[in-house]
Amino acid sequence: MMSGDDHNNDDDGAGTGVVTKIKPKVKKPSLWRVLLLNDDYTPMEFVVFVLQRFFGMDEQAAAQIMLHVHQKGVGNCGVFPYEIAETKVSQVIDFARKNQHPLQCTMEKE
Ligand code: TYC
Repeated sequence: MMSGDDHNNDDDGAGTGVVTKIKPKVKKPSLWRVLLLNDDYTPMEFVVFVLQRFFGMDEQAAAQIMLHVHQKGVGNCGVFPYEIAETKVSQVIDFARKNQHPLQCTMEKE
């Protein structure tokens, strides 16, 4: 794949052209991993519900991730473009707060 715009330069054919490389305007969105953190108080069923509601998982997948987090301390809920990941983190933390659970969620660059 060609990167950079090789057509956009100053070469007028006179042999004195200064070649300028223009940066491509379009970048791939960087991907961010959303992580769920374990705690001692949030009920397991609540975590399973959160994974279904905000990450579109079926009950089986959600239970599997929840148990992984419960046992290992942290787990991957999915990888998303920055703004989607940020929204999911906020949604999880807000929903947990409203239900008075300390469940925490964070994100890291993939
Ligand atoms: N450790 C919690 C409990 O024993 C369950 C739990 C799982 C909490 C995953 C948070 O991200 C979490 N009730």
